[in-house]
Amino acid sequence: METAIIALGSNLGDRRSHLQFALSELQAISVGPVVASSIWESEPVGPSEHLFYNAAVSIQTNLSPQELFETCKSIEKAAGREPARIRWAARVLDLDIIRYGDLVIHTESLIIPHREYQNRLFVLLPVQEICPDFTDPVTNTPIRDLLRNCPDMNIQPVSPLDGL
Ligand code: PH2
Ligand code: MG
Ligand code: MG
Repeated sequence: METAIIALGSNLGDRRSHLQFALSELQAISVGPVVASSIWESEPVGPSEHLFYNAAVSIQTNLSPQELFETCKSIEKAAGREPARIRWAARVLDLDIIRYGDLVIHTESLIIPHREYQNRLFVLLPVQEICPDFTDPVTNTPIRDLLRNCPDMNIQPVSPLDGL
């Protein structure tokens, strides 16, 4: 069994319901305790125009990293996510695996830890809430130092995240 941390994002439609749906689905596949961060609202990084709701959830899983990745894709699809024609198009739900145990994976379909997560406050702040002892598995940098080095952005906590 491994602990996996998944970053949640939504900037289209009923953002709160999409995150609640994702949490419920992740609770259903987890084989142990699930911890959810608050919902944070953040300005979009990249070309999208709509503000995001972001959160992070940790689960306990017996799925392989590839199986977990495919499960995340099917949860995105079940939430109504359309295949994107444009990179970083607004999306109803985005689930990114930030961490899978201490594994470091670089395959064509899967990169863990998620690339760029260190530069994204909308990932680091929710992750810090659910995992204050988080360290980067490659450099062992503690999350407080990752936060110190991360570019600033507009982001604030909105409310707790509860499942549906
Ligand atoms: N996701 C992106 C691109 N930009 N910006 C914010 N604030 N939150 C996101 O989740 C996000 C983004 C690509 O997945
Ligand atoms: Mg993403
Ligand atoms: Mg993604």
